Amino acid sequence: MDESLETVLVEFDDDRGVGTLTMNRPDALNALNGQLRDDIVAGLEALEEETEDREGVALRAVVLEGAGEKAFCAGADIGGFSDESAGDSSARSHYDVIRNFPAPVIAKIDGYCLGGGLETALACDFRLASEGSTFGFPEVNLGILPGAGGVQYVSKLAGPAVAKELAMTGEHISAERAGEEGIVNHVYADDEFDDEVDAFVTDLAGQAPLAIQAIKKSADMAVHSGLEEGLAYDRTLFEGLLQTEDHAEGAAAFAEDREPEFEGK
Ligand code: DAK
Repeated sequence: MDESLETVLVEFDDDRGVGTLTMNRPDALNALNGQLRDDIVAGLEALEEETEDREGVALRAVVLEGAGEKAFCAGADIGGFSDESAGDSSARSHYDVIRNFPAPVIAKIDGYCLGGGLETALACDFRLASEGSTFGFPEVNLGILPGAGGVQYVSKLAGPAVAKELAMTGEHISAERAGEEGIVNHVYADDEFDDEVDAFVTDLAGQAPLAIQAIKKSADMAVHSGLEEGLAYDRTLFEGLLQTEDHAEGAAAFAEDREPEFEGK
């Protein structure tokens, strides 16, 4: 599958079960206008549809990246800024669709990752960055705060002092600092970036997909629940996974000393 929406390129690698969405407004540093936000949602829906009639789980992971040399995403499009908060309030935001997407979504960050672009990355399950990338919340320069939960998410990942520093100063920080603060998972040398991300995603896509989906739910639950509630939720997920063919396959592969072949069943 190779599908082009107006502002997002969509690809599906059937062999690995990996979808790729490329935000494609490089002349505006992939700034989020209404079309791009809608196209991210449409792209994710297209990837899900692509695998709908397959046996098991065909879509194992999604990579979200930015086109061009300079940016993952420079935030909300300042030209059409007011439409970020206006628009159809019943429509699902791309932030929520990414968060609730069943397969893990990996933000592949190469360049500027600012404002709503950083919030988009924070909605993803993983953030992998090239060492030349920079991160920041410039909203304060526009007299606002990050509008899609950026201060909340960075406070949880890195603590409130780091969130305040980013959001109150509007200064950019390096990928190295973002890695130290736990805002990104891994920082890779620029010349190894594509290969390292590819290896990470291939490994992830090879894991038992129903377990991966359950782990995504469990980790997200941990962020907003108390421990008792979270442990009870995990027990329910665990009981479900015990009944899957993937679990039987994993145990059989271990006993037979071979690599498992997971199908998401
Ligand atoms: N919007 C529109 N165009 C942008 C842009 C943006 N955010 N960022 C860059 N561009 C455009 C520039 O205008 C320029 O276009 P041309 O002049 O070539 O036509 C082109 O991209 C290249 O940019 P520069 O020439 O400025 O490139 P530099 O390398 O010199 O600088 C920069 C790169 C990223 C440091 C700089 O462009 C910059 O500071 N950009 C603005 C960053 C920013 O302030 N972003 C918006 C933050 S506010 C909400 C949820 C979320 C949000 C709001 C509400 N709700 C749920 C309600 C989010 C808000 C934000 O993100």
